[in-house]
Amino acid sequence: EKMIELIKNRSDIGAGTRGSDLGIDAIEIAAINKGSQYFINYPFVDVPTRNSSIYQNDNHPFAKHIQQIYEQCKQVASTVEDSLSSGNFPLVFSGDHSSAMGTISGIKSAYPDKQLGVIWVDAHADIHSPHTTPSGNMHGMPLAAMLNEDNIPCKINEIDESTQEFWNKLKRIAGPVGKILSNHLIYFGVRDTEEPEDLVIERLGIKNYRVEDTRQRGITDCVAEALKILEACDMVYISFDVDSMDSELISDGTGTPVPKGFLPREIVLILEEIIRSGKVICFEIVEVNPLLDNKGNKMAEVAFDILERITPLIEL
Ligand code: LYS
Repeated sequence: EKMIELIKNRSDIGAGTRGSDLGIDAIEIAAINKGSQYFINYPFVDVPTRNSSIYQNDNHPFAKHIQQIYEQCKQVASTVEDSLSSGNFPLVFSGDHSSAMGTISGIKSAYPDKQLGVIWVDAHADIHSPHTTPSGNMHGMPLAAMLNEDNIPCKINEIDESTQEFWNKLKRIAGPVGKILSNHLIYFGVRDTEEPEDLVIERLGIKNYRVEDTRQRGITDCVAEALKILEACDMVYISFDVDSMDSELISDGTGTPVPKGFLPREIVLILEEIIRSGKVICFEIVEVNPLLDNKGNKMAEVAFDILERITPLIEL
């Protein structure tokens, strides 16, 4: 039996639009409005943020706020590591998805000798490096850092020394570079990528279960295959970006909304089947942005409903 510990990481500086820091409290408000005791039932940790750094000049156009994001991820890593070392299940609530560099680094530093499998549920591949990013927003880069994959063949940006230095530091938070292997990374729902991402995904042979695939083959079949691919992994981390869901049918309360995504019940099924493997040691939910939600607090409400559904399985 695992004891859930909530980690609230209200950092939003890796996104192009502010406001995902408010996503965590929006989810909590959704819980309160539903009469749920969820957020008082579990112990929690607040991770201090560097969000005030948006007032400072930043000279890293191809990796915006990289220094503060590095410091933030270091702190997330040590929080996650502490949680795992105390025998807890870290349930991480983050603002923007650059946080995953901290979470993954923390897991690896708690279990340096174990292979980590990653299930990335997202509309985006988040596998740009500063050399290929079209936006400079670091929430589009966490997987490149964790894979130690700069994708130099697809380079389009000329990055400076300071960017390179912090990028290298990000890759080796709390341990050596190459936190995960490309054959231990599996996407669900990726459908909005740029060419350098398509090329690196193809070169590394990273598996993506598209929304259509899961509907044609069935979720159970796809997840079973994914778990087979991750057979050699002793532990699995699920990173759930809410933009994996259909922005038109569900909600656009997220920084980079994309239509034609999953429905909430499909997300629940995917997550449940993965958690049933018994290998999941950490779950993260990111990118709820209530300021962008045209349906009130819909995205946070949906996110909380999903969380409520999967939590009993985590606790088994
Ligand atoms: N690929 C785009 C970029 O790098 C979007 C990333 C969205 C991440 N949540 O800017």
